[in-house]
Amino acid sequence: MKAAMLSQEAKKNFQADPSRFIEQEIKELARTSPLNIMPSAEGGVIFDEPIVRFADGVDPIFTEYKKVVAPTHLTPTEALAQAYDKAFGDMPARLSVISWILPITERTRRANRRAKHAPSRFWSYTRWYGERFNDVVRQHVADVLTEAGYLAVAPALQPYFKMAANEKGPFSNWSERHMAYAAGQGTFSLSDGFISERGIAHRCGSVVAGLELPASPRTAETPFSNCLFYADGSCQACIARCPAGSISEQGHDKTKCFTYRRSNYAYLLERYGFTNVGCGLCQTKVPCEFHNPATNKF
Ligand code: B12
Ligand code: SF4
Ligand code: SF4
Repeated sequence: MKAAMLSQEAKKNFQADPSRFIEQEIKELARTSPLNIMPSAEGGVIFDEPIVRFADGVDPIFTEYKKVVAPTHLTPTEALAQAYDKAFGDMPARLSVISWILPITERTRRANRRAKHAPSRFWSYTRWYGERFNDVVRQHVADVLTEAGYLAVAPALQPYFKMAANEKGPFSNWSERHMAYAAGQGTFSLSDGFISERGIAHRCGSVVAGLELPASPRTAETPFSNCLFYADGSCQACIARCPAGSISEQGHDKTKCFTYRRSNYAYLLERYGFTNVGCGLCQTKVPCEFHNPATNKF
């Protein structure tokens, strides 16, 4: 893996307080990386300050994900072992997952609130260029940890990262939101989006590290507590917001969502110059857009 070039002083700071060091590295990258800037004509940052939290890498919840997501979903130990081509038993006994939320800026959210059928330009850029920045964060965190002397991997960047589909629709073998849930970043919702303390309009990422970091508390009562529909039966704003009719009281139809997004490709290619630029209408102009509505009602 590529070196992150840690100075002697940085290495000392890492050893003194690894979790603080990692959090600061991620925040600093978001503040300074040119890849967290919208393409030149537009200007402005893509993401606000990240929220960084940690999960115990051998938390039993990761085994539960084999039922909740799919049997192919990797545990952190499996993800690390496969990356280093080692046996499961050769992995460190203590592992951590570093999870970050990249909140989408107000300007981008405002632009998407006006959208009715297809994503706004800023939202699309966030999907396209923002995910490139997310990959930079993934690689940087893995590099820093490797250079500090620990095994580390960003599973979403590995050749073994795979997408598949079952009767419920598309899924992967490393779900970033399930990592975020394990790290106490928030909960899932009626629309399927993950509601963090900065709301549902965000992107997220994670790295597995072969060292013990203090696990962040998971305070939500259920995996759906932050969503008003599950909290008290109210809201359902995302149902009306979805132009594809993908969301109902029964939840999110991923296949409908996926098909609708595809149907916009020609329009998006002509307008923005690329196709896979998301949608996210259900993540804007809704009460959970930029905060946790279950604790912050106004
Ligand atoms: C496949 C995929 C899709 C598919 C399927 C989405 C899905 N819900 O799984 C499609 C193409 C439809 C899609 C669409 C979008 N996506 Co997408 N997608 C992914 C991808 C690559 C994998 C997701 C995955 O593996 N899901 C696994 C399935 C099983 O998860 P799930 O069904 O949501 O989980 C449910 C169960 O676990 C259930 N549950 C039941 N019992 C229990 C018990 C426990 C203990 C727990 C924890 C959960 C649980 O709760 C969950 C919610 O219902 C991730 C990137 C990644 N590697 O994670 C991005 C990702 C999920 N997408 C993202 C985004 C932003 C979008 C879009 C907004 C498009 C855009 N960029 O504009 C839309 C939003 C659609 C929606 N309403 O959620 C973000 C999510 C941000 C957020 N706030 O949630 C991600 C994480 C990308 C990223 N790096 O940030 N996406
Ligand atoms: S819009 Fe309302 S019902 Fe839909 S996910 Fe957000 S809080 Fe839940
Ligand atoms: S559920 Fe899918 S199609 Fe519907 S608004 Fe959300 S991202 Fe768009």
